[in-house]
Amino acid sequence: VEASIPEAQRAAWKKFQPKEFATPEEFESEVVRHVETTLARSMFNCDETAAYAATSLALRDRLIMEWNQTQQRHTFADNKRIYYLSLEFLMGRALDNAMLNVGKKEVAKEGLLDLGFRIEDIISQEHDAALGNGGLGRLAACFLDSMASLNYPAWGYGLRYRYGIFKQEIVDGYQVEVPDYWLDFNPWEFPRHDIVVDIQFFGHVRKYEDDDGKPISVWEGGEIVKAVAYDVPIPGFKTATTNNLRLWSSKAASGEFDFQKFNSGDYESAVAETQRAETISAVLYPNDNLERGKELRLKQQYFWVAASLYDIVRRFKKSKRPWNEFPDQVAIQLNDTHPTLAIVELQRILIDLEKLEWDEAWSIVTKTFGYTNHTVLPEALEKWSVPLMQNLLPRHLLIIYEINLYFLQSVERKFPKDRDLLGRVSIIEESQPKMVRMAFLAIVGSHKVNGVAELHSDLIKSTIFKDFVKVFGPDKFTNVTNGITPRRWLHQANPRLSELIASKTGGLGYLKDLNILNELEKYADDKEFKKEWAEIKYANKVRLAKHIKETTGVTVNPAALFDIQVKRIHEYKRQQMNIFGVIHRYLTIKAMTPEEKKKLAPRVSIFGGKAAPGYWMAKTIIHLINSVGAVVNNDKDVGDLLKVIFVEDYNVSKAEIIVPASDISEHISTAGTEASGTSNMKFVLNGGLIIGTCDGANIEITREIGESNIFLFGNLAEEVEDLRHTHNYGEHIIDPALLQVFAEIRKNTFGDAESFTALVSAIEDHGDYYLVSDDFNSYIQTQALVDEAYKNQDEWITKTILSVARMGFFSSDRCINEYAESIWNTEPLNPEEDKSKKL
Ligand code: NBG
Repeated sequence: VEASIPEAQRAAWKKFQPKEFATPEEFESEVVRHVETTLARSMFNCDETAAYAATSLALRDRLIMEWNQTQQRHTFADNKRIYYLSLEFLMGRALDNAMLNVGKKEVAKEGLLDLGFRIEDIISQEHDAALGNGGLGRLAACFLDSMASLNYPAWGYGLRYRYGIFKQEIVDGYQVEVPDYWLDFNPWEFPRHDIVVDIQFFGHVRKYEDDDGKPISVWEGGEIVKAVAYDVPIPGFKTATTNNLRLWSSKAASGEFDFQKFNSGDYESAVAETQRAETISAVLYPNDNLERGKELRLKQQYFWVAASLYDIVRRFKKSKRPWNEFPDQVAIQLNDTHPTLAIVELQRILIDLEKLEWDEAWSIVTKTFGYTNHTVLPEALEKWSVPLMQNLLPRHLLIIYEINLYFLQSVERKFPKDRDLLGRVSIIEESQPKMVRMAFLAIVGSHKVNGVAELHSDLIKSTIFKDFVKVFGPDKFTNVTNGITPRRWLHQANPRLSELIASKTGGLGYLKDLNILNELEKYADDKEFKKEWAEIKYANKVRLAKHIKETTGVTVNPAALFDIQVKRIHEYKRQQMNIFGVIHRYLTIKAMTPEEKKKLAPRVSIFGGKAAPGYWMAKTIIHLINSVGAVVNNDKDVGDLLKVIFVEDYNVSKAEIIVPASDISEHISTAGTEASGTSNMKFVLNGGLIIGTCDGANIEITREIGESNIFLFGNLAEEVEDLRHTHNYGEHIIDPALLQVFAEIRKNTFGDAESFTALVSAIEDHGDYYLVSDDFNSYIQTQALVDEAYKNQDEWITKTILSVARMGFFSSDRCINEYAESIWNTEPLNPEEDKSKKL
């Protein structure tokens, strides 16, 4: 059916196009209209929740207009589009970001005041969109912001989980998980009930030959689940571009079948089927850097990938171009291996449905995909059991076997008779049961593979993917160091600092070209500037201290050194080393004379982060932190010299309060384990220094900001293997200061020592895999250097200014431009048109 309005009637449409609000009054009228009509409330029952709802709806109306125009422009231009496939998008709150990006915050602020509300109170009503675990999901969110801000025609594709990452509560020092039902009211999504895709599972493959004797495979039977699209507008910063994030929600395919069951009185099983279908998009798996091989997870992956590819292919087919132009029109980036089935699904569409020859199809597929690896940790590398896949996706398994066959044949041709090599690179692992190695499939099916920081990209080439470098040559592998969006992580989280920077660098232009920060170098010794700089840091610490008081009841001194480690709790990230260091500090203070105490800089050790619900060791670390806090915070001998805080339920909106308040933050993973880290970049960008290991992006941060502005310690990545070997087969000597800490724990100083046995014996008895003991001495020595450096506030502030000035490289804009140039081969669309929008 032709949906387009005939020319003759279009004048009426044009006349009644919704207008954007330019003044506070226009904004107010929109808010009042939404309160009274959309929400069916009035001035007599409009609380902050309702005011938030109406404000968001008013903003959303405007975003959707820009979204529509952007999509029309992109369709008309018909350029290559980028599709970013990610099982996680850790977006956080949308309102403040939307207001800032479209430049309406001031108007909204005034309008809201007129109506009786403070804008901060309204902003804080919003529930975080927490569809991710940690760095990987937040990176995807930063990328969406950059792609829109840089005018790339780009779509994100993900799952619309009904439950995001769980909410963490701390009860008696232990983590308790509470479900995060976040969709009660979500004004930022548009259900597209007309965009529904049928997704098939199970069934069998029927093979026959067509009239020309060509073998045909048909995937038949099984069951169908519906994927419904929900669209989330992604406004760029001060551009005309509003891109789209499409999230799929699962729904039962209600049809004759259900009705038959229903009519025959089998109501229960009809309902059960509906629920089973809806389970697919119900919940985000709460593991960071860990894969567990659950069938429902594989269902999620295929459901999301199949719906997204259907959509992408449909859009391409509208252009009526020949198939060989597909890779010129479409770039698909795989965020980790979670969407790897997309490679197989596209091959299936091309050979089974579009009837292309295998080779032609495969050449299209490999030109289309790029794969980003985010970890070398073995427990995080995805593998799926062959029997599981056989049952759920029988046609895909056959295609995987065929891909593998042709791939291994090509390896055999290149390296004849190297059978070990064939076994090592095979996509199928010959184990019991056999497993599909998803990373290998992703490498074979993509034209580029990238790591996320220099060290990490080197490591994947020399360790887990070494054989593939031999097979494909080194050029297939590249590095794109991660980045963060300065819009959220500076302008939004730290408005006063942003304003100060703008006042010295000629406006907000630096948020579009972060290298402009360089101009701050000339203020590194400017007295007035430094005073303001320090005042802003202090105010941010006061804001965090207030949050800590409200949520934990503990009073912390904002003049103390704030030492922060917030991230997912994981043994490789070594929060255990941090808390052992805190215990060491506590013992040191207890042994000090009053004179010595006077010389020590007071410190607040702040922790935050979630443990995966099934990760018992991580939960034990949280328990130890809280137990140490309970003792230290109430010890009169210690007073302000040391406080230990665990911030409950660390998430994106809490990060926006925590990150600007650090003096020092900890990024202390065992060298070679943290692929990049991104909060390290956020902390430095907000005028905090780092204590860290030579790992991930810490190395490049050091190169950019200078060695004298960072506190590095510990063993290097190349030393790790040997140290582990010595622990297991040689003499394993444990650091004496650490032994003293263990002795104190054993005295039940922090409650029943038995609760912490596993933490201690991982080091003493089980080989200390993460090298806590090896790095402990260097860690506490370096912490002492931090104490000393902090005493000289004047120098400290200079260091932080210089660091911020040199952080331009870590903008996710730089990162996206690198992807576009070296992997996607795309360019921004109409970069001129946003020049009209004043910064
Ligand atoms: C994480 C790494 C981080 C990195 C983010 C984003 C996974 C599998 N990897 O170091 O642990 O910063 O990815 O690249 O979650």
